[in-house]
Amino acid sequence: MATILDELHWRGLLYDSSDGLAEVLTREHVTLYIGFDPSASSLHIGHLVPLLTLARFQRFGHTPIALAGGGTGLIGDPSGRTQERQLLSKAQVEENVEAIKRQLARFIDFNAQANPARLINNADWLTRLSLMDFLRDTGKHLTVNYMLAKDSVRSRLSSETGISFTEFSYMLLQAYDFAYLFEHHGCTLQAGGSDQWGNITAGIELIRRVHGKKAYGVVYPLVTKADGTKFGKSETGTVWLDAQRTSPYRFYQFWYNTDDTDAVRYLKYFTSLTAAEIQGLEQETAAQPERRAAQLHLAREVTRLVHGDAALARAEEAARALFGGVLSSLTASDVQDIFDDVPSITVPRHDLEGDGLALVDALLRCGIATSKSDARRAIEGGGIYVNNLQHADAGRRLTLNDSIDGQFIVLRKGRKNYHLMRLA
Ligand code: 383
Repeated sequence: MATILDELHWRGLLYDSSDGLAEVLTREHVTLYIGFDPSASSLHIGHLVPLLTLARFQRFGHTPIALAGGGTGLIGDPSGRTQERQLLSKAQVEENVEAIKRQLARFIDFNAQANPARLINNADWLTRLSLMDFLRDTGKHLTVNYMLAKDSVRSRLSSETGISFTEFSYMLLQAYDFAYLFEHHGCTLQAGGSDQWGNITAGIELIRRVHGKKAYGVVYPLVTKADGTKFGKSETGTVWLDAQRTSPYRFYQFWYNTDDTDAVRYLKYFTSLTAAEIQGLEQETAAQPERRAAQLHLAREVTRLVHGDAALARAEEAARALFGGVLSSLTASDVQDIFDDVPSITVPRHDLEGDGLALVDALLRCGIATSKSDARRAIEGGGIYVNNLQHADAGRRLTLNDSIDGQFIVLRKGRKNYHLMRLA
């Protein structure tokens, strides 16, 4: 029977793993963990592969532990960073932990009969650790020579800013976690991105030294883009999992805009579609790239996974709005989001009170028309839309009744020349 490693392999998610892991996984169910530091008040899409990794292992019968780094987050992992991090305040770390714990919990199943997931915070043990005990029982087992050889440290030794003793110690804390989970939860496997390999192997080494037992690691490749730019950023910055920080509509758009060259790979990484389904989409996309079948499924699957069915339906409706779909069911914040980058003007609300503002004048004000007669011609020619509804009456006046939530009116000329009127 196929193991979880076969699944990770065909998905392109197997970068490196400890010798002997494949054999262990065909023989038994294990407990594994992945750590997430509370560096912000939300996880972002760079965390989706590890979240899905936990879920995938669980589906194969293994027991996943999601670890929130309430302790390690006080220090900051130097892995993959060229510069020392700013310390977060303790209060901030605690706040972030609460926020990311809620997000972590959504991806794993706590009620599974045989292998219920666990959610643990390493502040529970790291903040209680005595310095003397730590140096005697943990620090003594790993030489500085060993630690200096790790990429995360080596790359900083030659840099101008160097690395503080604090960040240098980070790998020992993560190693301590692994040994702690090994001892208290029977956890024998740690997973992560390839940036975590050094920290994971430090834990394996510590477990070998302290317990004389073998533990394992498995890492996936860091997600790349074919064009060489960094994955996970949109023009407006990081793509967060928190709907307050990145709306489901923006989230959906981010995935929908994936390049053809990346889309199939991302379907393997970020969805649970089967190999056959993905192959079908690959063929469809190769034959008719303009239909964006791969991107459409990617956007749907990932948006549903992170935000649920209802939010997906709204995001799809919002996506249709830009192509002339109805706006009546949208809220002001949807409109703001969807028409964020179209030209806009601000109009005093009282201009729309009483018998309102002539549509002709509105078109002039926002620059859709160059003169009143031009405006009239455009209206009578059927090319003008108010909130995506055609208005062919040149005597039409706009009132507050036309506004969406009393805040916006969307004007359109032709197929996609949008202007936003903001009422102030
Ligand atoms: C803390 C304590 C542990 C084990 C791991 C940690 C966190 C780890 C780390 N991870 C990254 C993070 O928190 O910094 N030291 O943002 C990212 N992970 C996962 C994955 C990844 C890594 O949360 O590669 C991307 O998401 O491992 O960069 O005992």
